[in-house]
Amino acid sequence: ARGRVGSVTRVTESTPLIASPEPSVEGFVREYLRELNFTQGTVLERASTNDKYLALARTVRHYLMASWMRTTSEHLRTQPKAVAYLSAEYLLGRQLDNALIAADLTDIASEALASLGIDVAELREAEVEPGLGNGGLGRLAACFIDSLATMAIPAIGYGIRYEYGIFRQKFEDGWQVEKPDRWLDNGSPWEFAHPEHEVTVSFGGHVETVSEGEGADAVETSRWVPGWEVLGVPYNYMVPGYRNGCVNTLRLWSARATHAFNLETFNYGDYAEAVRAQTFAENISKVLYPEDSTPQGKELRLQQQYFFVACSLRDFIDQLLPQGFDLHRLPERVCFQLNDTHPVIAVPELMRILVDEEGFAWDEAWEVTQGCFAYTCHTLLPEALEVWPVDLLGRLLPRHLEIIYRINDEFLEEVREASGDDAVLVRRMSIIAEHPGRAVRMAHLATVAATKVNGVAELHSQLLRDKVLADFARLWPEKFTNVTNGVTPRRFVRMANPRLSELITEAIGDGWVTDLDRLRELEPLADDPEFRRRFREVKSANKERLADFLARRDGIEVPVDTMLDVMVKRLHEYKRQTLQILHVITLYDGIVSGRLALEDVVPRTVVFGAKAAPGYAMAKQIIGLINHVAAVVNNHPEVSRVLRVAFPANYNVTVAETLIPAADLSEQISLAGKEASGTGNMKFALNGALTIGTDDGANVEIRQLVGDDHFFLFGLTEPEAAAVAEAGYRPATYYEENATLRRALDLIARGEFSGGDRQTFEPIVSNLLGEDRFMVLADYQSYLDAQQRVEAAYRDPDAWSRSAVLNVARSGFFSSDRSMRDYLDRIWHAEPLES
Ligand code: B1N
Repeated sequence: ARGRVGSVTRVTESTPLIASPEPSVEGFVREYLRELNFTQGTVLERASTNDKYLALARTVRHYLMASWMRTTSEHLRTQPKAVAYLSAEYLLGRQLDNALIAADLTDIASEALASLGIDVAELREAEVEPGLGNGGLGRLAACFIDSLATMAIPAIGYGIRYEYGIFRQKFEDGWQVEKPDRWLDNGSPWEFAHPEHEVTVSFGGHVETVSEGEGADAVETSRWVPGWEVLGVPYNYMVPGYRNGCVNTLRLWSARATHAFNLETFNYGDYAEAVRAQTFAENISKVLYPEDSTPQGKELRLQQQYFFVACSLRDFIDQLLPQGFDLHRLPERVCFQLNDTHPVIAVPELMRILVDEEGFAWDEAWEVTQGCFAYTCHTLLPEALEVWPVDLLGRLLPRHLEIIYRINDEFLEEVREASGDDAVLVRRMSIIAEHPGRAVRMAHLATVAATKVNGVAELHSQLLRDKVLADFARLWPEKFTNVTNGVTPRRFVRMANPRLSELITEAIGDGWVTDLDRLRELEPLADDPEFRRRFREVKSANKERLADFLARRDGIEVPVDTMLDVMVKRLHEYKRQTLQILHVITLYDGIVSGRLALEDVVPRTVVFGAKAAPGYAMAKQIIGLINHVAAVVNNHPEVSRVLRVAFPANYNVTVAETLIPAADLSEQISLAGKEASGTGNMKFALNGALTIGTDDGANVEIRQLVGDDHFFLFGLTEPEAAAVAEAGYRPATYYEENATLRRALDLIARGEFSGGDRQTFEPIVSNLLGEDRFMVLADYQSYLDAQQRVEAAYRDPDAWSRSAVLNVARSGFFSSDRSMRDYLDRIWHAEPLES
């Protein structure tokens, strides 16, 4: 049955398991005190907030543990086809609340702890979220594993246990400063280390060719003689399904120095050298690269990539398959889903295992490999496509490079045959780029190896077929498919927006949590004035909650009776935070110059949240500009009566959970054809914000579903933007011809927001006037007009809340459960464990 979640088989006699405690308040108190006293080793009177939090987290674990063990043993026993999601990032967010909700323990835990004089809300705040991802791509992986568990699909997530996650952002004088994210410092109650299952990963060295057989029968085989090794230690995390008895596993790898490595050096008496070697090895899982939509061509990053996929393949083959399993049948048992190109080195790794270790013939191995991998592409920006210089790859993984060359040789032979020796085409499609230097194009390797290649929204998949991977789509049209992204309704509605959840459940029952299409049943209620009034009450209460949160966290004052206009996402030029700040400046200029009367402005609070990659100078400039504009606007006696700008530092999943439910207006304003999908856009719509947006990524589908009347569309379309670029874009024309735009840019240039200094933001101004790669100026007027329509609409609370309710009712499609069904139907062909 569509839209219904699966559940897991009962315990069998062959798997003796301890039952989890029955849920009750008294029982919970007992389990909690046991954890506090016996594991945490402290008494209630002396326990710190962190002690109490750790004890609570471990107590909640008890209630999920039996399900976890049962799910694991059922996988091992029934050997179903599994999904192995390979992702360098998982942006998990806090675990406690999600686990409580999944186990249906929220009320019991609150009551139990209240009886001990403890406020659960305070303990929730003590959890430092595991920020093991940058943005949408990492958060998507977290949503996907949540949905897989809720649908009882046999699945395992593989990734890296970074010791430092995404940096903590601070502002100094409005400029971004990065601080290390020491998320493990206070203990990590959600992970289970299994050093006994460590895996050895090799690097470097050289390849030897050995001849086997005699004379004409002699075959040359390659043997990799590695130069150094590290160990991968798995850490398991529970991934609880929503109240269905399924708990899947996320397995993250941590790098350790090999025992021999240490001992040998140590025996020579060089203690310092032994420690240095250890540090070197352990650097591999030390930090998450804080890049988003641009690859870092660093050797350490390639080490990370190979490290985690080598561990994961070994683990899957050795731990999850029965001993002696015939690897020819591997595609029946697993699909390795490649989350962008970061894990693509898994392709030559599997070839190496099959050919060098298992003695497969090349063709046999290639058939198996092609059956096991699928590739998701997440970008359209050419500069975001990963390439590894051949000399670097050859130094780190010489045998893998050799394998890649052979894959390429055979692939290009196929291209030659199909194209009648089209040399230009062959050069374009080659896995090896020749210019500027020889390098491996990871997206080409992935596309050649994968059973399926998918984009992450309709428009994106279309552009992949038509532009980025057009040559490949012509050769293998049936390889290409789309799966539009989704978000988990458990975290982003049920957990983040309890008030809206209650209102919905009261109206249509609670089935929507695992069958989000049922939100459709709310549609008639959009016309019910009482329902709309209650919806508005929910919004106001969420704004109060946000105001409280930001007052405590950042000392930011947010007026609760204004339109809350929110743009939260990574800072990138293509996302065009600049366009929104230009709108703010235009409002400011209007009021200050007297062209705009205060009464004519709909009071609004503009909220930004964004981290810039530490090396991305222009992005950091834009952060500086937003903060400086905020200071001027917020301190202006007149302007601040109708306009505020808030930019809380360190936007993360936790901030999103309080911010999104409070939002009225969602800013999704990338240049059309640049944002692959976006997933924040979906979270806002599901929480009843209206979108102002371009025809880009999943915005297209949101608008189609919610309807043009409930979406503020503006800007060039992708074909229009492409045509403008083709014809030669001249941003200065817009500056010359649009007086409003000219005044806004002149204010920045004259130092209005930089204490009169003209140098501070000069790079932004000259970039916009000179190059403006993402056509901010071309879309400025259209954006302003759309903002006018937003104001007009907001002046009518009834009409606005009607649109908002319709946004909720019509966004059920954006559940990540639906994304998972699409992957299952189009790519994985795996089935839920049956009950
Ligand atoms: O992936 C998200 C999409 O919703 C976004 O539109 C897209 O921008 C995002 C290199 C990336 N694409 N590429 C990355 C992340 C880290 C990195 O090192 C690239 N992130 C996206 C989910 O599909």
